[in-house]
Amino acid sequence: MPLIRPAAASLTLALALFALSGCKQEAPKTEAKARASASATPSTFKADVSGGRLILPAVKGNPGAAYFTVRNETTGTMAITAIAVDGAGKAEMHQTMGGEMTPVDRIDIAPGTAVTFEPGKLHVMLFDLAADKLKPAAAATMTLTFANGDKLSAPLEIEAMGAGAAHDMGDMH
Ligand SMILES: [Cu+2]
Repeated sequence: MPLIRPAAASLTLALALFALSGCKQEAPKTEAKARASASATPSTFKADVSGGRLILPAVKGNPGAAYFTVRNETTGTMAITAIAVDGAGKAEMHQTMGGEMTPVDRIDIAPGTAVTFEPGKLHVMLFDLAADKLKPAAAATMTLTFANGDKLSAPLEIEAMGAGAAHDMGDMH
């Protein structure tokens, strides 16, 4: 029995291929930034964020920092893969070691344990801060994105860094 290929099917395939290649060339660079959305947190998600604070830089235009503790209350390992803070153009996870900061892509949290972002160690560095939006004694919303796509929002208490202090993670307190 001869294999019959209807012309319509071939045409559809050709169109699909054309559409794909066209898509590749014209794909816009959509850097969909994770926007804070507390409602995205499903009820089965069990992580707890505590002690959140945002330290403003002493010098306007310099980066700030965020510190907090995340506890994994599930029975599986969870991993933080991205962090966003309202009022900050960019947030990066950094690890300070021997006075040098290295960006960190992912932080794994074993079940039943907590990871703390703290001065001089693991921290979140905040760039392009909106000075009119982030004021001492107010709160900013931070959203953590996990490897499985879950998101979790938590407040950061905003603090001013002591005037004249250098931007030294190890000295903040
Ligand atoms: Cu840093």
